[in-house]
Amino acid sequence: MKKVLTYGTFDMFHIGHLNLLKRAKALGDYLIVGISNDEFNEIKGKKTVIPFNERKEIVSAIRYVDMVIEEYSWEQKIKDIKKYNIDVFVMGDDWKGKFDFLKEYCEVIYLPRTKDISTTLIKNCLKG
Ligand code: C2G
Repeated sequence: MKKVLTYGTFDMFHIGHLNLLKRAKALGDYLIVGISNDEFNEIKGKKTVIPFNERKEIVSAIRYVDMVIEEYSWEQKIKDIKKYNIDVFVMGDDWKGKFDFLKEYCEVIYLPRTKDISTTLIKNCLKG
């Protein structure tokens, strides 16, 4: 079984997130998604609208997702890759190059971001 791993905040879940998860799953048979908890988003400097438990529940309901784990630090990726026997690590290409150090442990793939959609864009639209 080919196992795929990705991480994200997935705040205000949108088509860009869905496209990423759909393509990530297509790279293997089993997709694990690490959801950034609220404390880690503070560290990332990301202000979220939707709390961790709801973001976790939403992503868990996506048909492409087989398991959801908590993301609490930058350092947990290698441990997670070993713990879950990951074959492929996937991120959107806004992270291109940032996780190449994981190539020692598994395949690393950066997928093109979906254009014209982001949580920031949605927030700005809501502000009017
Ligand atoms: N994404 C995308 N297209 C968009 C928006 C997001 O492909 N229009 C992808 C991102 O590249 C990322 C995933 O969807 O791979 C989740 O995006 P975010 O929730 O913004 O994740 P981020 O805050 O970048 O967290 O340790 C890694 C971090 O936790 C990544």
